Amino acid sequence: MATDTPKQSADLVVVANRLPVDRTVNPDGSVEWRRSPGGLVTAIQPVMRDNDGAWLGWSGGTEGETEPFVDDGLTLVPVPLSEQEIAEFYEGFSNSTLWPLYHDVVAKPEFHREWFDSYETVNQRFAQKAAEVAAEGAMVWVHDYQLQLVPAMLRALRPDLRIGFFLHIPFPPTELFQQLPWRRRLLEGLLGADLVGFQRPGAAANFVRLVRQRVGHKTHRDTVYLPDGRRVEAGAFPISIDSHGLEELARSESVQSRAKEIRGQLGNPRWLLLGVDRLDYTKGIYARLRAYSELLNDGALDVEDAVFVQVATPSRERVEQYRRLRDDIDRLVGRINGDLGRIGRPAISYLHTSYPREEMAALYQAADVMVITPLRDGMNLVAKEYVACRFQDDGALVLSEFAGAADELRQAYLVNPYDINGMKGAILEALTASPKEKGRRMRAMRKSVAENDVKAWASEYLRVLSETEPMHDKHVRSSERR
Ligand code: ADQ
Repeated sequence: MATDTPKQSADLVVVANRLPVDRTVNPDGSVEWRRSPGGLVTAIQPVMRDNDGAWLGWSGGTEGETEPFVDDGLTLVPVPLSEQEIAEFYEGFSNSTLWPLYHDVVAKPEFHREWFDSYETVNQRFAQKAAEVAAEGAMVWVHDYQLQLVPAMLRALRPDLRIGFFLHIPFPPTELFQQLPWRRRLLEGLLGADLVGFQRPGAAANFVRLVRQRVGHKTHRDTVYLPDGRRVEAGAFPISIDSHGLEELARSESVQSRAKEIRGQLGNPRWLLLGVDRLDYTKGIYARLRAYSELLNDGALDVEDAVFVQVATPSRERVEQYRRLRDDIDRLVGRINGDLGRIGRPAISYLHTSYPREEMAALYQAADVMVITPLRDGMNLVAKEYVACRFQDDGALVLSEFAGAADELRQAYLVNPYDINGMKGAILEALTASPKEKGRRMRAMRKSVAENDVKAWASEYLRVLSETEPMHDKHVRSSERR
């Protein structure tokens, strides 16, 4: 039975920028933690339960030091951030330096020394907290670009731990990474891990090449040999979704009838196209909607029988580039609908709403074609979610070659998101393909998504991590450390 007492020392520690809960303060002043269901927690929860797990992360607020607590059987350890750290570590270095740089400089990265200082301070705080909660010889799994210095900082504090790191976003080609004034610090930070995981094999190769060129360590294939005899493994572990859970939801009576209702509310169009993204400049929303509007303008499609539903959840709204993007897309949608829509027949049905899983499944069920065209994306879970929901082996996926998901979903209609004519052609091809052709493609993609679900991802990563060579001084006892 789960206890309500937070674990004092955990055998598996997940360290991520955010906790899997949001802190909300009720009108009466009481504090409540609401689960924000993400794929990561779904994947890791069973292993966390089996392994005395703890999850460390920021709550999303500025409430200062908060004691660890238990939520739904998970020990959660909040790491505080100040208002200034949110601006410099999170919105600054993480989201205005690393995010654009790691996504092919789709937007211009900003370099500010004080942002990096804040990044270092916050990473040290995460490492310190992790060192406090991890049991002797525990496994610590550090996640994503906000925490790349944590592995080395943690190893310095706790050489007995087995440390894994997983990057959810792309790792850039060497030419771009070299721009970073702190490039060597970040590489050395990651080298504190025993296993550095990426979404795609090319990212692991970029990392190993950079380590050889910039830090001067010996490497062979995906292994880095450190001067102290330690080895660091790099590898690709493409993340996935709870495919079975989602398919079950999609099959449910309520989702089926909601999907019909959605189509009805849209005037029962012959064709429903769907885009679902965080409102982010990496997702290629602007060019996609332009391509669609040109299809209407050219007469290839007509608003009487086609509608594009674009769900775009606003994110990082305090960052200037995100505010500008939102304005640009708002304006574009307004113009397209103004020019091409008719009464009761908008060309684009544009929504900023965040939906529960059931509604997402109904949207995926309702859509004839899902259009996902990021300029660069680590994986893109929406692509896999759409496929998982198409249990009748129908529907079609138009997918950017530059999404990690394109490695596995080869039977999608793959497009270069910079090529507007190419996207127009692929959308038309996907819409008009025969049911037999659609079925052939969807069956193959569904097989891949069903076989490689998020549980398989987490257990494969943890298996490889647990098989990495133990540190030569792994047997340092905690008594000697103190
Ligand atoms: P993201 O950039 O956030 O993730 P993505 O992988 O598509 O992108 O995940 C988005 C998730 O949010 C999906 O599960 C989707 O269902 C959900 N979502 C989107 N809009 C929603 C809405 N309006 N309402 C409710 N849910 C919504 C980062 C990387 C990706 C990588 C993931 C996981 O950028 O490349 O795939 O992490 O590693």
